[in-house]
Amino acid sequence: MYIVFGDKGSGAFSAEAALAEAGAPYELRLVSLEKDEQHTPEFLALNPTGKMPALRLPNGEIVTESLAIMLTVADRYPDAKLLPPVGTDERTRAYRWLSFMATEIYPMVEISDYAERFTGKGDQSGALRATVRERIRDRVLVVEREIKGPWFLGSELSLVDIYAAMFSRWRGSLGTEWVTGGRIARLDAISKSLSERPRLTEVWKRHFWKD
Ligand SMILES: N[C@@H](CCC(=O)N[C@@H](CS)C(=O)NCC(=O)O)C(=O)O
Repeated sequence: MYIVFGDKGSGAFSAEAALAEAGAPYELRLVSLEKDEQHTPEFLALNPTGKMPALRLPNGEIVTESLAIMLTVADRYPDAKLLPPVGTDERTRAYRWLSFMATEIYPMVEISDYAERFTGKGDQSGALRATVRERIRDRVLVVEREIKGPWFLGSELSLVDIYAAMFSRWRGSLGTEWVTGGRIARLDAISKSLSERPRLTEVWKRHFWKD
């Protein structure tokens, strides 16, 4: 049994969705962001950076970093084809865009969610949050424009769709008007398709019940 540690509506979605799509046995252990439970000694023992998601493998090994978690699931369930075959251009594109989202989008979410960590005393946090939201929107638009359709890479679903859909649903960092306003129509279509997949419907509802 795999165990995902994280909150609803957090990066735990990407871990859960990869496991669910692979048909892996897992359970979700809730860690509340609102209650700051990512900073409890119990969670810090799993991930000293205080970030979710964390995944416990059936053998007890802990994996953190959302991208590492998804790649681990893809490796362990090759029949689920969560990535295109090794050595293909599609695989290379998957690496490129997964890396882009993990390094160019996800770190900015912390700045948006916890701007005061970066501004310190004084009240620059509102201005910083507004600036970083624009950068996040710019980069989500870059992803939007790269979608081949119907899925990101073309005819087959991959981890790129799971990851991209997650960032496109986060009202806190992207803004409600972007999540619901039809400005990222191709990402919206991918989200809809994911939410309708039998293996993912419950996961989707748990994390994005408003959509
Ligand atoms: N690089 C990490 C980032 C994870 C991350 O920022 N998670 C957020 C929730 S979506 C978090 O745990 N935030 C709590 C905090 O920063 O205190 C990953 O890819 O897993």
